[in-house]
Order: sequence, then C-alpha cells, then structure tokens
Amino acid sequence: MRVIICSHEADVDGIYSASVALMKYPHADVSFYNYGVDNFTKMYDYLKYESKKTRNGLVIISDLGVNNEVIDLCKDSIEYLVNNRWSVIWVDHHPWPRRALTSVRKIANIFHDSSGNKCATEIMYDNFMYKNKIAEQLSLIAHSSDFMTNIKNYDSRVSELIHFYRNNTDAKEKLQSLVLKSSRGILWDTDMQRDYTKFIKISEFQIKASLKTLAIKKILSFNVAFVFIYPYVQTSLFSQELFSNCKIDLAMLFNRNGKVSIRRNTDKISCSKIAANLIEGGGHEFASGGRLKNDARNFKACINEMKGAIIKALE
Ligand SMILES: [Mn+2]
Repeated sequence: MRVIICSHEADVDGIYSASVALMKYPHADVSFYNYGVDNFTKMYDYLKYESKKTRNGLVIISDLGVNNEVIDLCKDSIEYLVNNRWSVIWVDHHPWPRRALTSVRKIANIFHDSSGNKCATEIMYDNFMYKNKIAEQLSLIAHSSDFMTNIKNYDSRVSELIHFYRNNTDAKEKLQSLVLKSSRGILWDTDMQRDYTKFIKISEFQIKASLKTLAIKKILSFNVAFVFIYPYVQTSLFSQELFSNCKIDLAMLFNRNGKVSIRRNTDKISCSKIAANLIEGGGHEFASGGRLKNDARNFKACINEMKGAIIKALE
C-alpha cells in the first residue's frame, strides 16, 4: 500500500514525528508543509494527485493543526481521498476548534491531544511505536524542544539545522534525510556537522544584526521585546536567549516577510490570544505566530500593529 507522511516543516517535533511514522511505515514518502490556506492547498493537491494514480493508500498528517480558515478545505479534500479509497490518520497536539474536530473525525482517524502536555512525536510514539527505544528517545527530545524544558539536556543544534535547511534551496531533500537518519537512530553525523558549521558562520552575524533592532517597551504591566529577525535566526532559541539576558515577559519577533513569532516568559500572557489578533494567527499558549498587515520595512508601523494585538489580547 502506498503511504505518504505529511508533517510540519518547522521544527524538531515536525521532523521527529515524521521519523516515528516512518519507523512504522518504512516505505512511506515524506513531505513537509506549513500553516496557511496556500500551504494546505499544496499538500492536498499533491495527495489528491497521488490518490488518482494509486487506489488504496494511507496518509499520515502530523504536527499540523486545523484552524477555522482550513476546516472546509480539509473536509472536502479528505472526502476526495476517502472516495479514492485512501485513509487518513491525523496526529496533532495544537488546539483545534471544536467544529474542526467533529467534522474531520467523521472522515479521518484523529489522534489528538489537547492537554497541552504532549507534542506530536509523543502521540505518534504512544500510538504507533510504543516501547521502541529509538522512537522513545525521539519523543523525549521533541518534547524538550517543543516545550523548552530541560534545555540543558537537549542538543539544540538539530533545531538550528532544521531552520537552516528550511531556508535552503534543497530544503525538501535535506529535511527528508534528517527524517530518515533519525528514524534509524542517527541523531548527528559528519554531513550534519559540516552543514552546521556553515550555518553558524552566517547565523552568528545575523543574530548580532537582529539584536541591534531590539526595542523593549512597557505595555500595561509587561516588558515586551520587539525584534526584527534575519532569516538564519532560529526564533525559539533566540527568544530563549533574550529571556535569559534581558528582563522581558514577552518577545515579538518579526521577519522581512512580516511573519511574527510570539514567545512568552510568563504564564500571565497567552501567546495564542495575541496571535488571534494578527493575520493567519495560530499556535499554542506558550508559542504562536501570525502575519502583519504592515510592510516589515516600516518598523514603527509594525511595532504599533503588534502593540495593538497585545493590548487587545490583554484587555
Ligand atoms: Mn509540535
């Protein structure tokens, strides 16, 4: 049977959850996607095309959530696949609107954990590769990376490498090789080391350039950092660095495409509530993202737009 794994391109959890799925279905093809209607459409176009070519297949979608803007797209597309005798397994831990869960559950097999304590790799491990030693380690590393816990025990180089590969012209092949290696228990090798050394040279320079744009502002009772980030700066690790070096409660990072990443340093703020006030906003309480209406070159307008989103969320 033809098996296709579609996972989130963004981080360790996306990559390792695909690795665990690949351990279960070693002949599967793996591809990567991101949020937004355009990206989901790309994913479904590929799946529909494949389901026309081969009857009877299985799709495993991992670490991608369904939000309001894609519910109907997901429903229609999965129905199309089911009509071509494909089945769909969906593994995720992002908050889904109730309507999304009820409608997708009718046509796909959903493994969804909404407790906020599990990442996609852990759900994949629990349900498909339970007690397998490699899958277990992958799930522990992904948890630590997704929730930023026990960071000292965890090798952040893989996160940085994923970030580097995503911005590469051969992103697909590079990410696929990461999935394949980790599914075999290889977490680091000389190819990765060579790429990492390349990455570090550029990113160190870009981190310094990003820090020059740092503006800390008081909003209500919170200290908020606004930073423009260059492409090779990995947002979660960068904000972690900001939190340990500056007295801030919230970090709003935005890039040249107007993409915003929101990270918090206090439980009193909900990142997803702030994201809900941005375009295509979505994510978790502790980490979320969205897009700006303003041109990223207009720093002042961007900060004002983000400020507005924060104030609206805190009111
Ligand atoms: Mn995840």
